[in-house]
Amino acid sequence: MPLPQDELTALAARLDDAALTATAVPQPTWPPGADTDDAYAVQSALMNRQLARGERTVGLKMGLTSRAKMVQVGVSEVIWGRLTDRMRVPDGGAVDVSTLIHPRVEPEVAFLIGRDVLPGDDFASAVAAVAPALEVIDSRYADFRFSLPDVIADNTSAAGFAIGPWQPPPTALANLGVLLEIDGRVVQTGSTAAILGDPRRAFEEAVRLAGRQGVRLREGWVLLAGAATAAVPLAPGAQVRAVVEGLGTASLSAKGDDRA
Ligand code: OOG
Ligand code: MG
Repeated sequence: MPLPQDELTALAARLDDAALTATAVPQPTWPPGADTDDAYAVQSALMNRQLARGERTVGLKMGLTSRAKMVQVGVSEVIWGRLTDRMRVPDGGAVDVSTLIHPRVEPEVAFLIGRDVLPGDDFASAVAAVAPALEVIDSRYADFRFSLPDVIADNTSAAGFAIGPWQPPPTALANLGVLLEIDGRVVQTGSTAAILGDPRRAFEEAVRLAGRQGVRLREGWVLLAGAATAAVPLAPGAQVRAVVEGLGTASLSAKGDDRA
């Protein structure tokens, strides 16, 4: 049975306020029978509130596409969320962590969508460019703890992203080394092979899973493939860099008071 409209909008409002006030909220109690379609309906209502404030959708993100991420958060399903222009951090720019609850950062691979994507379109025809990237996630739930529907409703913890230099898609993407550095020290290592065996599969999953909710990738959008490694806490003052073998680097810094 679908979630009643008033419960759906109330949960979206609670998550929106949590983000706006940088205050964590408890995990919701879902009615019996609620499923991921209900959770995506909440995510959509949450996004509508952000769009009503003037934000623009600039892409999608995949989440939990690697074992390392699934193990870290205890949820074992691939999920997707929405990116808006407010979340964009220029490469090398600063994120104000005083506006966030308990931010974490993770290395990503980004795809630039070259045309409106139809069901069945493949990676080669749809993806115009590839870049190294960083994602800042900030669960709106206390202690960064959530179930599958919780994290979907919370727009998959999306909070910020920085994208390094775009380049034409390389012929091999499936086994590139990935490093996450903080203040010049390597804090996570992995491989793009950890992303569903090949990050191109993240594109296919985005088409399939977002398509199921009636959302299609558009020309000019960004798609984050999902982190290859676990995320690490993002503290004020940190200088963060993602290095993806053959693709280069993306970087950001964290400024502001630590509210975590
Ligand atoms: C959920 C978001 C997951 C990824 O890259 O796997 C994600 C979370 O970890 O809070 O962005
Ligand atoms: Mg991510």
